[in-house]
Amino acid sequence: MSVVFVDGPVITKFVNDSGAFTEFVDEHFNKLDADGDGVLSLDELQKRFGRFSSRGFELQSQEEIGNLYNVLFEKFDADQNGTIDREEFRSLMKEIMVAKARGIGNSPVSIILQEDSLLMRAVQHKGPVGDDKN
Ligand SMILES: [Ca+2]
Ligand SMILES: [Ca+2]
Repeated sequence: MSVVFVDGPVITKFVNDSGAFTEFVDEHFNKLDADGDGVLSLDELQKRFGRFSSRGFELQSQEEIGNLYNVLFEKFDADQNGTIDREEFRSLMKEIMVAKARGIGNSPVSIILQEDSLLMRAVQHKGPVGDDKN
């Protein structure tokens, strides 16, 4: 983990750079898609997504956690066909990132990041601190 400074525009810039953002989201999608059939099932979401989603929630019981996944899954599954495809995954990820950027605003905040988190990727995308010339 590292402590970094990030502000809303950094995140927005990353999300709007469709190449970098798509690459990042696809990478995550592939990790989640355990059986490699190109769509995510509720099962796959529970198994892998839980690793980072549960951290933000103070949930006690298994039932609460189960409910959270159901809500999450419904949110992702825009056409409600029971699976999450790449497009659905990408559009919700974008929504989440834009909301995060809006929440942070224009003043940089220091946050602790996991190496493989979305925000970390956004920060890395910006480049090392003080190396803005290239
Ligand atoms: Ca799958
Ligand atoms: Ca779907």
